[in-house]
Parts: sequence; C-alpha cells; structure tokens
Amino acid sequence: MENKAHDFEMILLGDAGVGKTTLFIHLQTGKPADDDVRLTIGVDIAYKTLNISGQDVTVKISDTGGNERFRTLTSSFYRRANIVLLLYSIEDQYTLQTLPAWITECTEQNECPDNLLWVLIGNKSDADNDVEPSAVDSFCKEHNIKNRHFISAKYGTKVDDMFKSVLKVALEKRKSQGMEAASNNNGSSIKVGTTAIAPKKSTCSC
Ligand SMILES: Nc1nc2c(ncn2[C@@H]2O[C@H](COP(=O)(O)OP(=O)(O)O)[C@@H](O)[C@H]2O)c(=O)[nH]1
Ligand SMILES: [Mg+2]
Repeated sequence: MENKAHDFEMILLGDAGVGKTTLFIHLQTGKPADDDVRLTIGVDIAYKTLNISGQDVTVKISDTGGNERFRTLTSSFYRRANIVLLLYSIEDQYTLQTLPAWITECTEQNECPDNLLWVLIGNKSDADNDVEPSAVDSFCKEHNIKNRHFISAKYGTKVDDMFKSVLKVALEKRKSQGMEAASNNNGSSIKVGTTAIAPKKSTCSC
C-alpha cells in the first residue's frame, strides 16, 4: 500500500493470539473480522481518518502480520510509531506478563520513545476473566500507563469508543508537547555565551 500522509502512526503489539489482527480488521473495515481474513503474512497497514473535536485526524495503523510469533518484528515496524496499543487477552494472564518485553523492544527501536503514547488494551472482554484487576493496576503503575481499555475486538464492543478516546488523548498530548517545545524554545535560537545556536532540527516524527 502507498505511504499516505498521516498525523499519527499506531502499532498493535502483544503476543500471538491476543486479537491484534481481529482488532486491526475491525478498525480498518468498521466491522468484525471473518475468520478467513484473519491469517495474515507480513506487516499489514491501514489508514483511517476520523473527525475528533472538529478536526480530521488520519492514523496509519500497523499490524504485526503474525511475525510476533517468531519475535522477528523489524525495527521499521517500531521506528516512527507515536501510539502503541499493548494488547493482552483477559482470558490469559500470561499475555499481560509478556507485555514488558514488547515495551522494552519498542522503546529500544522507536526514534522518540519519550513521546510515545502507550495504551493498554484488555481484549476478549466477552470471555472469562483470568487476570486479577490488581495485576493490571500494578502493570499500569510500573509502566506509567494512564490509558487502558477493555474491548471485545471479535464483537466490536467498545472498539470505536476506545479508538476515538485514544486519538483524543494523542491530540491533547501533541498539543501540550508543542506548547512545551515553544516555551522551551521561545523563538528561533538558543543563546550559549555570546553565540546564538539554531535549535537542532528534530528528525523525530512525533
Ligand atoms: N472471544 C474472543 N475471541 C477473540 C477476540 N478477539 C480475537 N479473538 C480470537 O482470538 C484468536 C486470535 O485472534 P487474532 O486476531 O488472530 O490474534 P493475533 O495473533 O494477536 O493477531 C482468534 O480465534 C480470534 O477469533 C475477542 O474479543 N473475543
Ligand atoms: Mg495477527
């Protein structure tokens, strides 16, 4: 697929089987995924435009394409992401326990990890819960994750609400980062001694 202009880049991370592709297809098509289209090869990319508070926002969404099974996600998958949906299945507490490894890998490969928006998604909310709420609380505390959602990607429960809410937070975050950068910079140059140095142009996409 061609690389379109987009405001945010979102990646779906988590162990095989947690429902990333099911969520990806739901976000892409607006309806539940058929079983036969779920099996995918290579990185899958979709573009989605949504109006958030009167503003059109385009998001590039990337699914792992099944490569997480072999722990072979390429650095380009992580590099320019600004929003990371960390998925676990509420049916299987082990899938929450493995998320820190994905966080580490993403932090190492992303070009601007300090500005990443991390969102925890407990998927399969239609199924029996195997995860203690206290385990989710401590996970969020430990990794400083302020946004969490429970969805059922299979049945589409809360998927649209989650997506809108995440984009709203991402927009607010970007706005506050912009304001912070402006107040830090306050103009076009930084004075060191008697020499004015133009601020280094960031290569960061966030
Ligand atoms: N009960 C239930 N099953 C789900 C849900 N989302 C995905 N699944 C099932 O979980 C399995 C793995 O889903 P998939 O999207 O391929 O996971 P991925 O490996 O993370 O991409 C499939 O059998 C899906 O139908 C959900 O919200 N509820
Ligand atoms: Mg998949």
